[in-house]
Amino acid sequence: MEKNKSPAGKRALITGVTGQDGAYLARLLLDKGYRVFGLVARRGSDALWRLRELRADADVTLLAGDVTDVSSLLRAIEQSQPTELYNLAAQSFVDKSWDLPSVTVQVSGMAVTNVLEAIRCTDRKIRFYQATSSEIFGRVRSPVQDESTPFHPRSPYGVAKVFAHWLTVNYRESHGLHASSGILFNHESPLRGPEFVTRKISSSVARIKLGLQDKLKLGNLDAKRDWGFAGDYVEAMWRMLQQDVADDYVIATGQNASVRDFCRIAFSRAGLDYEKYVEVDSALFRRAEIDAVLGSAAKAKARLGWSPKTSLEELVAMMVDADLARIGRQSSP
Ligand code: NDP
Ligand code: GDR
Repeated sequence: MEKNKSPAGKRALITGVTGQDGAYLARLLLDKGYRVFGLVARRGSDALWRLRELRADADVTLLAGDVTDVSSLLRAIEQSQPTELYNLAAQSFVDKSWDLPSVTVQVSGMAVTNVLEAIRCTDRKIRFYQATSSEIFGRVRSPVQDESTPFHPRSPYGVAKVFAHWLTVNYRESHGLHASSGILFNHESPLRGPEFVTRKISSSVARIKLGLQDKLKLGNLDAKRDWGFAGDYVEAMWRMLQQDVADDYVIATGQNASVRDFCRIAFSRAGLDYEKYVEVDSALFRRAEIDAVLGSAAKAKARLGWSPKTSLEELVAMMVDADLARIGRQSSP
């Protein structure tokens, strides 16, 4: 059988299914014929908007639960009988992790213990994906980061993800679980949360273009990120779990750009000059910044046959166009 083809009868449980990646992954797995279950803590008022945008809301079976509550995970596994479990749940906003360090460490780090223990105590054949992050590289030790680059996280979030990564490796090595850690660099989409810089920019461009906003206040314009498209990156998660042997993979585009570059491209998509609208607000600078990250996904390309399909320009255009349409609809009488 071809390695990246999935036979019918597969069942996936996704934690964090209401987030950006959860929605894209649910859509991908449904399209591959999976039965998809999602753990939902139901904190937000309209938790399902992303699944709705991708027309996946009706086909995902939602199970109540929280990754900090191991009994709810055991129940969700019993109810869904998954062959694959994707742990995407996290307090994922880096800036907030300085204000909520304990919550962040609990949800994005410690709770991975709950998920792995739930698998170990129920069905060790369940294949496990852990959403790790390029934030583990932090103050980078080499100009290009790959699976062998040492870690130096710069935020409570990054520290939590180092724990999550090593625990995943540990359950693979000590319990023989099929557990993989995806070290993903920033990935964005029209479904990105509004607090992240790319979506803050794309939605502001739309509001400025539509006459609903005058200025955009940002923090550090010189920070560089390796930005890809979330729709491409969930494909890599799935490919990791189709391998005979679990492993860890960096997923990145291999190109980076500054926040300023992102502004330039996004404003020009709407026919605007970013320099007329963007203002720097020192209050929005991070307590400890990551100046630049740049990933090499050479291992993923060689072993998973994965490479990104969407350029930065295409990603920005997708986000700006979606916000122009969305905000245009909302503001029309
Ligand atoms: P989002 O912030 O969009 O989604 C996070 C999800 O986790 C939401 O569904 C949220 O639910 C859920 N969640 C939060 N706390 C809990 C909890 N205690 N129990 C159960 N669910 C919970 O993140 P993304 O989709 O962007 O990212 C997915 C994962 O990948 C995260 O782990 C993130 O840290 C990681 N990652 C993301 C990258 C990116 O660039 N997007 C890059 C590298 C890693 P609710 O809506 O109710 O809060
Ligand atoms: P990041 O994403 O911290 O890389 O984490 P974010 O978009 O929040 O910041 C990227 C860079 O932009 C700079 N910046 C601003 N950021 C925000 N949010 N708001 C601003 O106004 C602003 N101005 C400048 C930041 O200083 C930073 O350098 C994302 C999350 O998805 C994590 O969960 C994930 O693990 C990493 O990507 C990889």
